[in-house]
Amino acid sequence: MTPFTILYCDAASADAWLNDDRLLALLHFGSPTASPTDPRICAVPLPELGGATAEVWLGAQPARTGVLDGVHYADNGAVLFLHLRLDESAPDALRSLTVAAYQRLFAAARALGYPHPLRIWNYFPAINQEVDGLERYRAFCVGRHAALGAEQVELETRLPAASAIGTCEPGLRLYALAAREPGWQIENPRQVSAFHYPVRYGPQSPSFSRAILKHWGERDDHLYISGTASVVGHASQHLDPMAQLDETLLNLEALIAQANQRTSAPLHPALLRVYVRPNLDPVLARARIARAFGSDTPLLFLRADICRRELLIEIEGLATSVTTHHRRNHAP
Ligand code: 3EB
Repeated sequence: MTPFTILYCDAASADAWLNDDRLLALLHFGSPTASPTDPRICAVPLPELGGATAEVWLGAQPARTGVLDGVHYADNGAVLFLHLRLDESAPDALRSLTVAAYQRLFAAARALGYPHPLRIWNYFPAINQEVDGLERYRAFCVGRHAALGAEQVELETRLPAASAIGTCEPGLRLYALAAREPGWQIENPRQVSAFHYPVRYGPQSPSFSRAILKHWGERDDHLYISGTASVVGHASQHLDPMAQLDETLLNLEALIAQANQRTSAPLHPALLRVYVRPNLDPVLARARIARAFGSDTPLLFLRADICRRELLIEIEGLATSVTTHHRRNHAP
């Protein structure tokens, strides 16, 4: 059985979910309000661009919630949602702060009985800013690699899927999905694995997998798709935002096809989150994505900074093999 499902909703219905004891996570986008005390609520401070404003993780069973060493969590026996926010004392301390954040996240996940983070989201401000000659995203990558190594994560075969996104709000924010057993790491045949990027992209290559496939039961697979952009091989492609989007869609299709080699039923995108820089028109992008994956695919658009300066769009999401979905064939 699928231990949880994910859906998008508007702000009004989002709060109604708080009355449901199966709720694992309520991700609030937009400008952050008062610090939420309910451990299931996690603020993601990125402006949303119309449509859904919240994401709901709904479990199959009632959830237990709590806070452990500053890590907020909810779990239901099969999956754990956890998040934390750390203040940055100084802009040049991001590397060591990242190490500290990962240590606390992993320690909490282990203590709660879910030692395998499947998917980690990373948010922090000024992601493209250089401090002491090193871009902050690259400093983050150094810290993350050190932390994952210290946790003895198999650095090429057991890497969590991830996104690393620039916000306009202070603080390093991490949230994650963890499980009792690991998933399968999936790499993209069109792309060099991020952990093998050459040194020109930073002193330490980014430690993430392109996706994690989790087999929750017979014909019940989840593919947690990392942030995917217009990168072929290891190089960014295209200056035009719509050309970047088309390349990104090809990457997503290739990644899902790769994962399908390990599933008994084909995967389809269940929902997609689209991060765009200001110069990209979400209306045009929406139409293009609908053409690729069907107009019934839920989309959530957020204004954000992407971790390479030249990248204008990045798409992440969940693909599922739920066979009750009847989908028409989409024209290419
Ligand atoms: C890329 O393909 C685009 O460092 O966690 C995408 C997803 C990207 C996750 C990360 C970076 C990360 O390299 C950037």
